[in-house]
Amino acid sequence: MMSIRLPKVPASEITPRDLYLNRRQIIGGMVAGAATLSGIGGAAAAQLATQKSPFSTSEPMSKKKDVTGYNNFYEFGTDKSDPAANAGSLTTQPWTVKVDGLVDRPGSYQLEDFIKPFALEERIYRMRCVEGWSMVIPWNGFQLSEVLKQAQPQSGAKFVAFETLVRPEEMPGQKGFLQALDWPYREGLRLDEAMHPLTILAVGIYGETLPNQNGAPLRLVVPWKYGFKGIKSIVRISLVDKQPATSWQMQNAGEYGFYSNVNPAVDHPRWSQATERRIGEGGVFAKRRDTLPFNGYGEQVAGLYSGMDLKANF
Ligand SMILES: Nc1nc2c(c(=O)[nH]1)N[C@H]1C(S)=C(S)[C@@H](COP(=O)(O)O)O[C@H]1N2
Ligand SMILES: [Mo]
Repeated sequence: MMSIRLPKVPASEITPRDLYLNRRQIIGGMVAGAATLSGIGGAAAAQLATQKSPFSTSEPMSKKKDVTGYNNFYEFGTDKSDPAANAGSLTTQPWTVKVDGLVDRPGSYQLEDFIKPFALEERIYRMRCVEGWSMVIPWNGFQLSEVLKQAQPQSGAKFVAFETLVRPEEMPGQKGFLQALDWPYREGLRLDEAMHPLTILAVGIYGETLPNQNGAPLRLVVPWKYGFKGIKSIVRISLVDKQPATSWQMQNAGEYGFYSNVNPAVDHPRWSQATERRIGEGGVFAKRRDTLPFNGYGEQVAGLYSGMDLKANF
């Protein structure tokens, strides 16, 4: 239970890069109708060839129907069933991702070109929503650190800011008078959090391209933080010198902080964060699980926060 064995060096450095890519081509070639790279951004799910990772948990995965049917994606409505019902309308091809701000190599990329340099890995992560539920999700993606290294952050870059698409024609939650959030959906990480090997950009789940409701075609995954840090359908990644504004903090700074590390010792002002309900486990009578500090990833990430008061920096 809860075991995660990490190598001393990131998985991507264990295997020589050329071998990695070569293997990927071989695997890609074996998958029936493989669309490995070209299929990303398309409407229909395409198979992804990905390497397993020692960063994955051995806990049982959640059911695909829960992962793709019980979602938060306020651009498509605030009910858990809204994203699955409404996100099909989102056009994810073509898709442009901009990398800008304090970097030596800024750029604006078509998604296919953006992801091409990176070998996909499967990362099975425990995910914990601030609302008190959790799932275990097999993501397919690559480390955000690889993207940042290519962009070459300047010495003044201290944070990474992310933005989701704004397209009210296709996002019903962005239309009308009563808006749940101020768009674009925004998130941010400190640069060292963004560079951590557990932090990934995902393009798939369960070995297939992301369904729209899960944040197609590109979303962030930070397993030791509450789910809302995992910004979906990203169009912009900016390196900045100051802590960026984030959507939930903008909406209610007393309830949602910048760090948002999973922490059973710091309650949300309106509910306890000590326990969680694992979606798919035995209905209303299922015993709630204890929530773990940093969502169980403390051994890997606690060092990022040494000396910090995590009650003040929630
Ligand atoms: N753009 C955008 N990203 C978002 C959200 C959102 O409303 N809009 N919701 C967040 C919240 S609260 C959670 S719990 C996760 C849910 O991801 P999942 O539906 O893929 O499990 O997405 C996060 N990313
Ligand atoms: Mo969430």
